[in-house]
Amino acid sequence: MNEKLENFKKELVGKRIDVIGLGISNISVISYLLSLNIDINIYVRDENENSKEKLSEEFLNNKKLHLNFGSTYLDDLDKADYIFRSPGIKPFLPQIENAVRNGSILTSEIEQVVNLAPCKIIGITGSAGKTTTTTLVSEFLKKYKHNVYVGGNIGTPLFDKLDKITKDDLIVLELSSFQLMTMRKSPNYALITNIYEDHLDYHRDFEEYVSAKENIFIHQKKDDLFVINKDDKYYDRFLGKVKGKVLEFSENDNITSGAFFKNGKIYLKDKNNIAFVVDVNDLKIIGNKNYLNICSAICLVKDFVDIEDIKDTLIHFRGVEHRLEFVDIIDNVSYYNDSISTTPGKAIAALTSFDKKIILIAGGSDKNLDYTPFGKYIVKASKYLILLGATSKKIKEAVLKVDKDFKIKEVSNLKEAIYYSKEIAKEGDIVVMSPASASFDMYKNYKQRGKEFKEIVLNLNR
Ligand code: UMA
Repeated sequence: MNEKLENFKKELVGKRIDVIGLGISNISVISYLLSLNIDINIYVRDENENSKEKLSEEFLNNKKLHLNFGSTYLDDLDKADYIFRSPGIKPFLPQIENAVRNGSILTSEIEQVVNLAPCKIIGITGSAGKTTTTTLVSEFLKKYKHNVYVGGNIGTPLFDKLDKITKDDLIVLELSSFQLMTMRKSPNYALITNIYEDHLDYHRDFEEYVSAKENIFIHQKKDDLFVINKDDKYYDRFLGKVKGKVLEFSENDNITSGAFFKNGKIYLKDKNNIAFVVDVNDLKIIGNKNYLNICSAICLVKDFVDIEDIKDTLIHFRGVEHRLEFVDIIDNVSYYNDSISTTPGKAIAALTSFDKKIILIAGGSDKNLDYTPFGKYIVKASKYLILLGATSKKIKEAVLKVDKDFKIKEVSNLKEAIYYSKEIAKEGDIVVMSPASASFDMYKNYKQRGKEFKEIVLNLNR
């Protein structure tokens, strides 16, 4: 029996539970609490977001649910005993801060999963590479004998599965800064892939973003593990705060223990013992950033999975859709879909993945990010830039500041961009769509943008 969970259920009886935001994480909370026959107040900013459609008939007719919409939707919060916040809702909104001052407990679906799950938890965060690494870790663990639950920012809430999870299972969570910001417990195994500037439209400043990321290891105990990027500029800062054991990963062999990538090969290192794991030429995924993701994922699972199983998984791993995903070779030109790159940091990771200059398609909607450093990388790693969307102007300015003669073409949509790339590409060239921007000016989300990119590319020859 999961004693913590049973106590939590008892604790909730008779309490006022407010849930803010009706996205996938809170729907998981609501369905679980309803099964316990608990009353829930739901607060959502805007009725027009079809929130009601997300609730099944069974929920809508349930007398235990009280729905509230409209501009004053948060004004009543300070009466709550527990507030479940959706990740997209900023915890520093005045009404939330006021409720916490008045004694409400601010929590979330993900925090309660970490609090209440009876098994070991692996948590993965970072500015880039989170989803690839989470996917890879879960692939590795398929060779492990027990049940593995994968959730968090990757898109699967686990709250409503808490009754099923046993102490012999494992949970792998992708965690965003939005989720980590208010978390008071860290996973047993934690990783920060890297830190780049991101989400400045949400966080009040960059320091708040970095501190949120630190929550993934800051509450760990001495037997827990933190996997740290030796090459990241926050290495010293993070290492100074570590409470548990440490494994490092790097593009160099100067680590104490962990995994590293050098001269096209990935190795495991335990002080003076070095074991060869895999040659990157045998992998289906490409790019130094991916090889580093592999190193970090190996560090997280090496207590559970044999090296032979790790090798076997790596050789068959095809990567994650929309993340530097190989699409096709057409007329001897390779096309890659990196639609997930919604920030300059993520696009820089893609740009530095190839060993020759690429043709880059970039631009999209504006999240108020600084494109100055991106300009330098574009000039260094690409030979032609095709721009579309609201951030075109900022990206163009950043590039022209570094090289006033750099070849840039501005187009009005993705189809034009791809057709233009086909026109200018020579045999052996690589075309990469890595927008460095969100997609919302033209698409529902990055997935829709990536699917359209692939469709157009795959039809180029017809
Ligand atoms: N809402 C308000 N007030 C606000 C903002 C939102 O009422 O000020 C309401 C909306 O009307 C809607 C709900 O909140 O009803 C949506 O909230 P949400 O998007 O925070 O919640 P979920 O649908 O539960 O999705 C969240 C993550 N979303 C965000 O962080 C914005 C998902 O990550 C995650 O997959 C999911 O939980 C499961 O854990 C998405 C994301 O974009 C993919 N993450 C960012 C990223 O990866 O860059 C961090």
